[in-house]
Amino acid sequence: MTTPEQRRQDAVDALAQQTIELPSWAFGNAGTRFKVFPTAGVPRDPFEKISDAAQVHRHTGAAPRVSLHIPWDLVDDADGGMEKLVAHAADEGVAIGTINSNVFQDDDYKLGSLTNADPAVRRKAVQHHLRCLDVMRATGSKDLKIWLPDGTNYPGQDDIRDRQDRLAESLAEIYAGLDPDMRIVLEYKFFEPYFYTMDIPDWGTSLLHCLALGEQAMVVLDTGHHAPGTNIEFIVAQLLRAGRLGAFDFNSRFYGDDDLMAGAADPFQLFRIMNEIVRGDALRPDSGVNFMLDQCHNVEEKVPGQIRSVMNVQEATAKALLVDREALGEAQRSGDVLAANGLLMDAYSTDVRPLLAEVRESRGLPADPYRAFMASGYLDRVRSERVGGTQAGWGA
Ligand code: AOS
Ligand code: ZN
Ligand code: ZN
Repeated sequence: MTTPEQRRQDAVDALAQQTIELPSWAFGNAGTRFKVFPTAGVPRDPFEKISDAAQVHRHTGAAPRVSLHIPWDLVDDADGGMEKLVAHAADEGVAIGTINSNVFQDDDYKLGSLTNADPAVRRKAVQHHLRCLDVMRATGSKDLKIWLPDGTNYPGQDDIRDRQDRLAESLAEIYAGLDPDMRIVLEYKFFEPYFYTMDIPDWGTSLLHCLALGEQAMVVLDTGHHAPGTNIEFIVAQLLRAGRLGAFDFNSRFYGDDDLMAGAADPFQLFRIMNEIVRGDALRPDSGVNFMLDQCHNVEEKVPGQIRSVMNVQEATAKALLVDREALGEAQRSGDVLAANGLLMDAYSTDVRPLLAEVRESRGLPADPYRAFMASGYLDRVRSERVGGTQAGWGA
């Protein structure tokens, strides 16, 4: 029998090792299709985005990697631009993580990128991904994240099956370009920017393509990319069983792909997801699951918005770690429905903030990273320093 004290100690150890990857695009101005509200002090280039991300790591100790989006974050400098970005990240105490390929801001891709009926457009999209692999070689990144905007708006607009065949072919070409230690992580989304079909709408489609590609292809689960009511933790459990959960894009949503702060809309769902992660022993740093944020901060400040999200993921994780799994297993096997549910809810109802404060302080970090950052003067400094130039928008 594990004692509550042992569970607490195991939780402390696991929390001290947990890392969350930040998206570079969360630090730029974002908005809706109606309006982007500019925020003073927002980065003007990828270097400043990384400096802001490093603030999140400095205060939480839990966010040592930054995902880049290509071409938004491409530093085109004949004299080793991306290497300079890598060096800048290292100076700031962080590293470049996943590379995201962008095939949604080019007129050629109106009717699809990797699925386009025109072989020349498909070639261009494949080439972009191969270029992303070169970027990865320069940055030391191991994961190429593919989220495709491809889809159709009207029944009959294009042949659903032909699009799948073209997708499989294009993905195979990209996969063939991977180094042995690289992975493709393939994201799905059920709607938007197209509304009749998406070419990778769900985890089943992503998984089928990954299985066809090989062991270096894994599914990415963005928590905002499901129909309302979908049981996301079930998908987590299933992908872990199959050994194909490569990464999360954490965010929260009330309606669509809202990209709000993780744990803000439905902290209980985040707990249920992390409960499956702990149950599947996938929290270990070497489990192959990369915990990333994919968010936009439209009305709130961006750096503290990221800090709050990291803290919310940590809280959900801490609660999941505190579940008395032996007692839960017994209750489940003996068919004691209410005891089993009660055991899960006991963990969810625990106030884990003191535990997390203790974990942080034992590592020389502030007990409350949000308050420490707000008191640091960083926002005032960048507001006065970052004048002139063009602020990074949702994108470049
Ligand atoms: C789009 O909805 C996806 O969530 C992608 O992960 C996308 O690349 C990201 O949101 C940045 O635009
Ligand atoms: Zn995403
Ligand atoms: Zn999304």
